[in-house]
Amino acid sequence: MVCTLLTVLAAFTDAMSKRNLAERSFIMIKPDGVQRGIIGEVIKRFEQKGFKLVAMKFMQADEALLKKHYADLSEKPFFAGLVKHVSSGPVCPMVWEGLNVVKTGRFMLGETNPADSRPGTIRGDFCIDMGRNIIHGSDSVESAQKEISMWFDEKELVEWTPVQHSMVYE
Ligand code: IDP
Ligand code: MG
Repeated sequence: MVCTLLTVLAAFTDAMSKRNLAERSFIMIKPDGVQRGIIGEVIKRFEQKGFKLVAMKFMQADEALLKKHYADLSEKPFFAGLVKHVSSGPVCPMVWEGLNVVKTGRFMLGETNPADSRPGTIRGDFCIDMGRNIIHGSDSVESAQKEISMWFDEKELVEWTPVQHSMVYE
């Protein structure tokens, strides 16, 4: 009872201070990350940070979906190679939720070029080449919303409250 009251109070305080604990990011392990066995490591890092998993699947994406996903980059010289690579094998798309998950998720991933990514980041720890940087993460809340709706149906996004919620957020 006290716990429920505290949770309600915390949600109210967050709403008043405009903290969005329900922000979502689209994170996807690309075929190179899948082949190299890094799915578990990525999930571990997002879980141990305190973020909440909302959706996850394992699938092979077709070129049409990837052309839409990477539409902003369609004029880039590496676009064809990027679409070909990411459609070449299974990917693991996920939705993670939490306060500032888009920005923090990008920090956790590291820079686009693994050579500029610090040790401790996913790209800094696990890869070398730009075209094999193993993971995608939304770059803004707006693109996260677009990407989530491209990859998941509304009914695939699971509503749940982790028991640890009040130990992650004050
Ligand atoms: P991001 O994944 O860090 O958001 P974007 O600029 O959105 O980076 O590019 C999407 C993906 O395209 C990158 O993750 C990377 O795999 C690939 N890419 C970006 N720039 C280059 C490049 O100059 N050469 C080869 N591949 C690139
Ligand atoms: Mg990007």
